[in-house]
Amino acid sequence: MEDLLSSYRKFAKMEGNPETINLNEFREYVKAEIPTYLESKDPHLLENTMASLDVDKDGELQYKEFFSFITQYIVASYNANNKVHRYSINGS
Ligand SMILES: [Ca+2]
Ligand SMILES: [Ca+2]
Repeated sequence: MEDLLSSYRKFAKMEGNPETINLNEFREYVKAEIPTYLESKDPHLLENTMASLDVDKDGELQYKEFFSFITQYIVASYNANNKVHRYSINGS
């Protein structure tokens, strides 16, 4: 949790408001921390993800909005890993 918080702060202060993450900062964060997220073929993935996270529609991600992304991402990875695990058990 400490690491998540310090990397949030690091990226939030790159541009504009040092307390919030804009689209450029979000892109830099994803590039640095979860590059596999960018392997999607959808060129608007980040924009769409950001729009769905930006609950108050102010164009920036406050820490609560940002951490809901991290939570969703962790849950999705966990589900994906569990599927792989189940398949490997079935396959043996
Ligand atoms: Ca910022
Ligand atoms: Ca917002």
